[in-house]
Amino acid sequence: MRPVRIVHLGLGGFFRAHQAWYTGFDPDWGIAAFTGRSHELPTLLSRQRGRYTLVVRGPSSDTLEVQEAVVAAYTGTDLGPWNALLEDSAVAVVTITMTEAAYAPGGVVAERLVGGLAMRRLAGAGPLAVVSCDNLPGNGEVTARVVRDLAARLDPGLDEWIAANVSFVTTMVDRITPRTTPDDVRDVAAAGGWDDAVPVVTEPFTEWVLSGDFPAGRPAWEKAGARFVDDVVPHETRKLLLLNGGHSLLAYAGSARGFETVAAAVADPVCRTWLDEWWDEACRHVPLPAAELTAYRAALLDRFANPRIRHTLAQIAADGSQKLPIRVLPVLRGERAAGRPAAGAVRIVAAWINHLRGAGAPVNDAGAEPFRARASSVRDVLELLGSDLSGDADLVTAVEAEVRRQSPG
Ligand code: CS2
Repeated sequence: MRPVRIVHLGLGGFFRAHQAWYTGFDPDWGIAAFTGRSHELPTLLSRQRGRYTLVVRGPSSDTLEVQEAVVAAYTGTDLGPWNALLEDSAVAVVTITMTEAAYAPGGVVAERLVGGLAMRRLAGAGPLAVVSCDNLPGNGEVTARVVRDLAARLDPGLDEWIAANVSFVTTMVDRITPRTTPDDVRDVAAAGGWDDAVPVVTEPFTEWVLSGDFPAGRPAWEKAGARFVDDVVPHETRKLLLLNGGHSLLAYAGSARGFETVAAAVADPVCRTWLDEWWDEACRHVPLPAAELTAYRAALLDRFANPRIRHTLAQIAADGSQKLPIRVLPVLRGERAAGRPAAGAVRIVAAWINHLRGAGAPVNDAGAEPFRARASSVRDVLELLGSDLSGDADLVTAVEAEVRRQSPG
């Protein structure tokens, strides 16, 4: 069995299709993975000794790969094993996929890491790298900030130790991984010949770009195609604005037009035109050569259109209050600062406001309440997103007009 040298927080489908898959290429590295809270997945995965099937679903066929990098699975609230692993000097890397909302000051990412790092310091277990794999710009810097702020409040000595011993790596992660359905479980059992209770279905495309130090070593993730660069920013901007921003457009505007999946929405000529308009606008804010962006857009269209990947708009619509500020507002602000109307970004914000008012996919967002309570006023919603936005009278008028244009009936 692989030795545990990575501890992961956020055991779910995406982690198992992405970081665990990359780690699979280096047999010297095993992962102990913790969920946020759920008991079910660790129980089922432990019964299979961490093994599960990764279904790589292309446009015309599937490849089934049994994954072996995860060697232990725990519930996130199980602090005993969490602390014991962080006290172990063999553990060199902590990876995280907890979604955007978990990085709030004092949130679960800060709390778990500060707790675990305090134990590691006391145990004298030495330095390590923390690798955030969530869709946040500068995710390494964000993690460092929330961890160090909390540590400094609790124990300035711990904060100093973290500054000297913990490297916060910034990454761009990408692999479209819809939630596994009961049909997927049945199909895998039929095709794979063993009763895998927790398979993961993902697309063939995958990308991982990282920047930062690994003071206690790392797996040879480059064997699977990961890239180590000096500056992640152009890559993360490309991915967050074009892929994730495009997703959010389809999730709100596409579900309001009656579509259920990304593939169905992108086949609709209206949604497709809106997507192109968003991409034209967003590309002005991605610091990469035009040819690279054109190629990325073409590849994205193929990925979105993959009819065998059932990626629901409802899944993507979740947590809009956390996602829009990252995926859409930078373009909105950049366009307005340049004196342009920002029609593509306005369309997404308007579609989200209609979603808050009940159109399309259901609202599933712990942070939505203040927005929902004031959703009847476009100006109020913009005010909550930023007073620079509600103070822009032309923008308020444009969003109001677009909300009306997209409203059903
Ligand atoms: C999606 C992402 O649910 C969402 O918000 O936009 O999960 C997306 O599928 C991944 O970032 C793709 O790498």
